[in-house]
Amino acid sequence: MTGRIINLCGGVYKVLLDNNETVNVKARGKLRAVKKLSKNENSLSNKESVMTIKESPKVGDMVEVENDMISKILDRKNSMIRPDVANVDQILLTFACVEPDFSFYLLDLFLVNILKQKIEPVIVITKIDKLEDEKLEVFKKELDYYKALGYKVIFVSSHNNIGLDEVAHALENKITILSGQTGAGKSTLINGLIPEFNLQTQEISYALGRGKHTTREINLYSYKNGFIGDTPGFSKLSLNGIDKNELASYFVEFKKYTCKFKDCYHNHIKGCRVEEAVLNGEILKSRYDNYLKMLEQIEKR
Ligand SMILES: Nc1nc2c(ncn2[C@@H]2O[C@H](COP(=O)(O)OP(=O)(O)OP(=O)(O)O)[C@@H](O)[C@H]2O)c(=O)[nH]1
Ligand SMILES: [Mg+2]
Ligand SMILES: [Zn+2]
Repeated sequence: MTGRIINLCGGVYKVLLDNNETVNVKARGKLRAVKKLSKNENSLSNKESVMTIKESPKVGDMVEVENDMISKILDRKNSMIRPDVANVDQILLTFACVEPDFSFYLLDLFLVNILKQKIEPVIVITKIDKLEDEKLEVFKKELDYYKALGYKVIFVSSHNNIGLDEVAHALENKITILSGQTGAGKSTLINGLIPEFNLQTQEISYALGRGKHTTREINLYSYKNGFIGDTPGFSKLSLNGIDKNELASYFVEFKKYTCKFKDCYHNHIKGCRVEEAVLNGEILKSRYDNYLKMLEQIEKR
């Protein structure tokens, strides 16, 4: 029987089987998840050598269950590390417009991490009921830049039921993971979408003050012919695994400007086309500043 892992807690996997039953099972040791073919360059026969990587099952995996044990991981579409989920179609990057404070740096940092993992991001801004109309209009204008880059941006208030339909629509037929700062309102948003749920949520002053996450594990819930995943929010996010040479490629608008310098890092080089585009207002200044800040952090590493 096959099914999908919807939760992992203390080595026990919760699997939603194809017959809609849910079982709690363990995995049979480490399993073979990925088969990689690599050309053996030293070999005269030019035969492909087969390399197998053993991996543990993770939330999102389709697995085979035999005698109350997971016996096989079916082929993965993709596999994320932060958060640790397989077969993800899209990530809802969830940020509050206030409490915790909105940060363009954090948004760009999340985007870099998501794009690195080749997953589609959707930007969701929560708690808009907390901003006065005028401030909200200014804030929406600022985020128009990201819309122009091709990202979907949705403004929601779970408390006042604003934007939930738009989120619901974006979730149809997909496996979607909510990710973002702790206290942004991810669990509250899921409670708003699925009213019969009652996921634990917490005042952020309390949550942030103690550096604790209210949500502690990843859970997938069946929703609109797909799944929605709640995850513990981040309090920190790093640039680990991001190389200096690839950073600019995640700032998608930079690609439009072909620099006359080969291997340009666009870091204040006289005549750099990217910097020119910043100066004449084509590239958002905060995007460029955030890029430089990240570049500096990677160089310091
Ligand atoms: N005013 C307002 N408050 C909200 C809204 N959404 C969430 N909150 C509040 O924000 C706080 C944090 O919400 P949670 O849903 O626990 O946040 P979370 O993103 O799941 O946090 P972690 O599980 O720690 O990652 C709670 O006090 C919520 O009531 C909203 O739309 N408007
Ligand atoms: Mg939560
Ligand atoms: Zn340049």
